[in-house]
Parts: sequence; C-alpha cells; structure tokens
Amino acid sequence: MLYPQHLADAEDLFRRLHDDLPWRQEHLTLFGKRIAQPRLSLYQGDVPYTYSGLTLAAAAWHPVLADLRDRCAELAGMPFNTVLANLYRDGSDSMDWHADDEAELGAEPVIASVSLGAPRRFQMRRKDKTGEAHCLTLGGGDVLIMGPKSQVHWMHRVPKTKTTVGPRINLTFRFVREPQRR
Ligand SMILES: O=C(O)CCC(=O)C(=O)O
Ligand SMILES: [Mn+2]
Repeated sequence: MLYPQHLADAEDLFRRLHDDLPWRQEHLTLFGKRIAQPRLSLYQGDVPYTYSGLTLAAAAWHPVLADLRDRCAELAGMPFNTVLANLYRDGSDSMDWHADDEAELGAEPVIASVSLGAPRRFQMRRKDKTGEAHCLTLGGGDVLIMGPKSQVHWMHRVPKTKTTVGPRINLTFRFVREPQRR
C-alpha cells in the first residue's frame, strides 16, 4: 500500500539524515571476491540482524529514525524494532533483485519503506513464472507498506538509471525477532 507524499517534512528529514548519519560502505563476498555494495548503508535497531551474509550489530536509534519508526508503526498498525537505511548517491547506485525473507523476519513480514530525496524507480516481479511485474516511482515523502505476502511472492529492486538524479535515502523499518540460541 503506497502513501504518496505522506511525510510533509520530507525535505528536512532528508537533509538531517544525509548529513548526520554515519553512512558506511559495506562489502559482500561473492564467489570469493570482495565487492563494494553499490550504495552506502547503515543499520540501527534493538537486535542484531543478518542480511545478505552481513551480520549487523544492534545500534542506538538516531532521534529522527526513532521518530519515523513510530510514525510508520502507527501507519502499519504494528511495531518495528530495526531500520536498514540506504543512500543511493546517484543513478549508478542501486539494489539488485531480492526479497526480504530472512528467517529472523518471520514467515510473512510487514516492512515499511520510507523514501526521501530524489525519486527512483522501484520494480517488483513475481517469483513464479506468471511474469507479472509492476513498477512504481518512489519520491520524497512516500511511504510504502509492503504487506505480509510481499516478500513471499515477490522480488523487488531499485535499478540503476542513466538519467541524472540526485541522492536518495530509503529507510526500511522491520520487525526482527530475537535470534534463536543454538
Ligand atoms: O530503496 C528501496 O526503495 C528499497 C530498499 C530495499 O529493498 C531494502 O533495503 O531491502
Ligand atoms: Mn528489500
């Protein structure tokens, strides 16, 4: 469910988060090669989270992120205890096809996605062979609530673009369960 321009203070939020957050360049190891992710990111939350082979430690909430977490929780009607923030510096930054279906998120996670800054395309395609696909443009202040079936049946991505675009921040608020003890 898309709530277009839901955040009236989107420009101020973008500036504060862009300037204040300790953005990091993370790397992934694929086939033995260390590859820089095509974006900057950071994680904050009450519990650790393992995402794409990276284990992200619990970290204190920036007050702006804590406030947005609460606003999203009210909109979605459920709590969130973590946020993954991505900074797409320009059109060559992107996020490849994936579903947010890690076990710690539970079988049918609801995820709230906040977009700030430049608009970017957000594509979805079904995991099965139907070929069904959708494309949205997520602009500053938009909030997308991805419902319980979204990660089960769909993949999504933010493709690179050759169009000149400014920086964009995306925040995904998630509810991560306490890691199981082994
Ligand atoms: O940038 C976006 O709109 C999506 C980000 C995303 O899919 C994620 O962080 O898992
Ligand atoms: Mn995602």
